[in-house]
Amino acid sequence: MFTKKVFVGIGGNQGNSIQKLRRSLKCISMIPKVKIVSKSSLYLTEPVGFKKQPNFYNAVIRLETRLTPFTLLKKLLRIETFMRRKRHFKNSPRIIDLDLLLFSNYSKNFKGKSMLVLPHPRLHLRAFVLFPLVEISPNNIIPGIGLSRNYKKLCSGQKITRLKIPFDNSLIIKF
Ligand code: PH2
Ligand code: MG
Ligand code: MG
Repeated sequence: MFTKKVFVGIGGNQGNSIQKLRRSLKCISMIPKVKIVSKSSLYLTEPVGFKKQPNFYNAVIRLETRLTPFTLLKKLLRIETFMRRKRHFKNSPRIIDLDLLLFSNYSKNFKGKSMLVLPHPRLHLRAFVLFPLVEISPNNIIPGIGLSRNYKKLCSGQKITRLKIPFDNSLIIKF
């Protein structure tokens, strides 16, 4: 039985990003006790924070899982490492970034080896997260913050383009 609804943000701007995002999707789908229930379109987005870097590709997916937040986070970080992500400095270019955005209606800080804050603290300020999130969950509520879609106008200065290229290419037949 799958219980908790979870949203994960996916991003990257190094290498063939579309291919990397698709590969990460495949890896996430293979985590035991995790089911991907929806995926946003792919978005081309301007960098937020450190600006002098290539544009990003971003997407958001919705999962159902019986894993705990920390266990799921560990699995996501393991996929980043498996895909050879290197950490240089805060907000630096990256091959792949998998962020736990929302986990059910949880609103708390989890302290373990590392810190996990839910909901993701900057989620409502970032067009590259909000737009794909609202696309797949139009009535989504961020615990402690409110309706996700109400925050879209707050980030209207951030450039973001929804792409027509399919995110999940498992149905594309190659000849
Ligand atoms: N991720 C960041 C910082 N800035 N900008 C865009 N457009 N997309 C991202 O995924 C992104 C970012 C930190 O994780
Ligand atoms: Mg991130
Ligand atoms: Mg991250």
